[in-house]
Amino acid sequence: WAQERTLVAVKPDGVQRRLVGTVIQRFERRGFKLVGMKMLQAPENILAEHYQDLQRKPFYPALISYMSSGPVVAMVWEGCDVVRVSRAMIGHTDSTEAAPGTIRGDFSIHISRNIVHASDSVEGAQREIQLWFQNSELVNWADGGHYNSSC
Ligand code: YYY
Ligand code: MG
Repeated sequence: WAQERTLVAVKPDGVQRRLVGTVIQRFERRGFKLVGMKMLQAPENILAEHYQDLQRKPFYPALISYMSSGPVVAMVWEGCDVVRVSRAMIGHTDSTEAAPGTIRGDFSIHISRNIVHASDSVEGAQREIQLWFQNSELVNWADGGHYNSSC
């Protein structure tokens, strides 16, 4: 496995339900490294680019309005195979299909209020990180020998 980075975002429902800490805690406990984080009201142009592949879907307008309904917390997490593992941690898109133990499976029952985003491929992650973050907002920090983050 390779060291990777992925974009995770707590969506407006996750922020309003005070689940930001829960999401962070799950990624920290799993062993991933937080290298970028900010809260923002997502601009429409970022959301449009973020969800460009879904523009023709019937749920697209509702998706954009949901994602604009309050602030999000965008994060970049780093670690071994983090793209695939974080998808497993968030669970199925449709929360009613998401396994217990996943974030969606533990905290959501609605596909359109599913708390959290995570990139679905290494290429998608690179694109999304560049879209949401400036390079200067990402922090390279060393583990100092107390934690083994090698693959
Ligand atoms: O990557 P993921 O969030 O699991 O699903 P996507 O297929 O990328 O869809 C993005 C977003 O759109 C999803 O998290 C909820 C919403 N959505 C919806 O409201 N209704 C659907 N039938 C499919 C997706
Ligand atoms: Mg997706």
